[in-house]
Amino acid sequence: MPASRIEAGVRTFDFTAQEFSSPFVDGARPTPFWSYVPGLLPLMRVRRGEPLRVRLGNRLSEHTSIHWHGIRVPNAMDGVPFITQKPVYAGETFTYEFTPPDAGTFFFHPHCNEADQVGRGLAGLLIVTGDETEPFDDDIPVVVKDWRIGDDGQFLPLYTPKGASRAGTFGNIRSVNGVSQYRRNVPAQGHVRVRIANIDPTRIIEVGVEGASAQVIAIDGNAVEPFHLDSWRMGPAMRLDLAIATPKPGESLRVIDYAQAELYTLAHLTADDRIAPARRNPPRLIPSPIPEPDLSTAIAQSFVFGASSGPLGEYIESLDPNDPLTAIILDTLCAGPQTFWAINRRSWPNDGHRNLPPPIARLSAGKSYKFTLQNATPHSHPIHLHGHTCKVLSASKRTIPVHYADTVLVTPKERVEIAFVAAPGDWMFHCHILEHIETGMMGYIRVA
Ligand SMILES: [Cu+2]
Repeated sequence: MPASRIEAGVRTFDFTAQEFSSPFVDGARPTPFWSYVPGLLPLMRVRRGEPLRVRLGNRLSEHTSIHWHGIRVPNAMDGVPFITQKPVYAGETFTYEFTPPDAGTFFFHPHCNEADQVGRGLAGLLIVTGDETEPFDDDIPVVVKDWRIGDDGQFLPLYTPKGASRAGTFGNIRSVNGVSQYRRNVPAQGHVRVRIANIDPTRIIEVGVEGASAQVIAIDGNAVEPFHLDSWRMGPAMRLDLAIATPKPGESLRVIDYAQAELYTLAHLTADDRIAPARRNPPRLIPSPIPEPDLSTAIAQSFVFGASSGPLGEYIESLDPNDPLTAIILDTLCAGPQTFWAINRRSWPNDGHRNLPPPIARLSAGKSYKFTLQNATPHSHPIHLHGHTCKVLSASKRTIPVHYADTVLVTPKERVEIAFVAAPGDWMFHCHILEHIETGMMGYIRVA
């Protein structure tokens, strides 16, 4: 937890993006991690409605920024270099100031050279408190992130053409809260709040719980009518809050990722001899004041997430991702700076922001919109709209409850409908697989 102080009524943090050198596990060679504070993946805990200030210094050798993912900030605080602010160049500082309007589980990360900067560790969890009618018996962050580290302790390439043109480049070391096996003791026979944040650049997880009963209580920080967790798929940048009923003293439960054939334990929680106060149900969460879109007047727009236009993009789109030959073809084809992806046939240019493209849509502030997100590729894409919390209405290939979210997974060939009330500003709209951002699957909407 980074240190903070109150300055004239404002909760103030000092962050400096810089390199730290430490072994990822005991006995390993040191790895040159990047972080905002000493230690991996800081966790900020702030209060809803309390003014917040974060001074970001930059001791890296490249420009950076902080994007407050899922927080409905004023546009100028959204942390997107060249769009909402000047880049924070090496040696410079920038001060972010806003008051979080919603409580819940959020996170923060740079919005430039993302596969590299986040891959090296530049990210953190942001918990905004104030949504609980009474406290849970424990509050447990589960921050999921892989690492790509070689035997020499150095980072392996965080961008690969093969990954960028397909589902992304996966890490070789998995972790939760920066450790490879996350274990924790919890009070027995109570209700704990588990905040799962998938901040990996690439990996899609499928979360379930074994050894206890779990309810979903919030999605992307937004309270939902609690429902039993069977399993829930989470792409990069998605969050899920669970209320888990803990077992008797000495018994354990596990939070599991079922996405791969080989199950991975995200968290191993053991009930100790602290007995939680008797309570039939977990505490209720207070919903956030998200503007409710008017579906009877919502203006409809469609977005197709596909391969970049041109013969190469179409050819790549036609390749079978499960065919071993595909990898060889992609490695051969993709040697230089690449653009693989597009939204509505337009790719975000990979030219160092020399030519900012026009917005992909122009909206009117205060009006309701219904976006149809169509995935024309054989890969899943977690689609994120900045500055808004959207009502997710339907998904054509899955049954999901209507809920609010800032990032929505669109599985291959799927169509997802979202609705929201437009807030003023230029807001990025992109896939959150970080190599897909860097190879074209990004645009922005202009709300005036
Ligand atoms: Cu994507």
